[in-house]
Amino acid sequence: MERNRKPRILVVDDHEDNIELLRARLEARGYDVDGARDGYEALEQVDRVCPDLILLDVMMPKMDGMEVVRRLKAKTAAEELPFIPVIMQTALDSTENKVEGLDAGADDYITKPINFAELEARVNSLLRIKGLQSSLAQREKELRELNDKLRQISLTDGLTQVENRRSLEERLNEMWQHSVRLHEPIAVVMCDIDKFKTVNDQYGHQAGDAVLKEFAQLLKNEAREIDRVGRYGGEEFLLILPGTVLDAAVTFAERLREKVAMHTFTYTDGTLCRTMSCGVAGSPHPRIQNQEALLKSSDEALYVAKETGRNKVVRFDGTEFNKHTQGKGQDSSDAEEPGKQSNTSGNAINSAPAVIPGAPPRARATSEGPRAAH
Ligand code: GH3
Ligand code: MG
Ligand code: MG
Repeated sequence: MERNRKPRILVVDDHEDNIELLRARLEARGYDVDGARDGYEALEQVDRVCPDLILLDVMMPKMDGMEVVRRLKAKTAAEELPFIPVIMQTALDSTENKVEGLDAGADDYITKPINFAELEARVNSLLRIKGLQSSLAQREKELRELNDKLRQISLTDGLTQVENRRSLEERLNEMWQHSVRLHEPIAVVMCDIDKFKTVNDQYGHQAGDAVLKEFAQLLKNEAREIDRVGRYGGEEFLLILPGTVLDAAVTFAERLREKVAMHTFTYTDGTLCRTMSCGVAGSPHPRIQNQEALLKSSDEALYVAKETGRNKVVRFDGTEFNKHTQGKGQDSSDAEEPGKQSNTSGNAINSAPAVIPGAPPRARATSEGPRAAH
């Protein structure tokens, strides 16, 4: 109920005289009064003016008061209407009648002939409750909005305004489940800006921040609506591409890489250029059975991209990936892993070790922590 506005009361009675009598009394007490002659008209009025309180006659033709109150309260329960207190006016001073009215959802009752002092007291008391209820509902709404905002903040990277690692992991989990259920492909691209540390070192941390922001937007602009783009940590970004096979993901990553290489980044004192490296992995793949393996595989491919010169896209289990990882020498424990075939056939699918021997886990990750959530 808004402050500084007269409370609005709907009087429902099949006798015009009764409506007019109540109207005169209530208007004299400072209420705005509308009238309705039957149940249908009452429901129509409620939809139109949404009164603060309803004085409802029980016995009416077409639709009686019990049915009206049932319908009203059902709408309130379905959140189609706010709480509107209903006072039943009944000619019969029988307990049965009162019980039926209250059971149907009425909030109070008053017997005819109406004692106006009593009516006024009951109206005031219910309007007080309505006022309390409204401010509670308002506070609940504000709390819900605040909660939504907080959740949004908790899933967003503060600097770049793209999704953060927590959000990416939640989304990947959902998308992975979805792809398994529907037997659809899914791919991920792990991107890392090359030699980013030198941006900070040469141009300052603020320039580094500006590049990160612009880089994130660049990725976002290139991605489809259904893709997810987020900052996985430091200067490392992850793209999740649902419904995308590995080949298509590699082509997409290559296009992105070219865009970045051709892009001129702007910071306060000037411009600069940077390249990026990408590791791409996709499912279905015999060695990728869950979302962690998908992520790890893209990470391993990214590692190879860095090791083999940067500014390139490497596909997990692709020729370059396998050549590089084999070149490093596969250790025997890896070959003995259950379910893994020997490497001698050169079978691309089974030839690459899941972990690159000799490589420290994510050794090239940022000095601010390889997976620092921002
Ligand atoms: P590589 O090509 O191997 O990826 O080299 P790199 O220099 O990009 O990688 P390295 O891990 O050595 O350095 C990453 C740098 O990213 C170091 C860290 O200070 C910087 N960095 C991480 N987060 C932020 C940030 O939010 N803002 C800025 N300005 N720099 C950041
Ligand atoms: Mg880097
Ligand atoms: Mg890095």
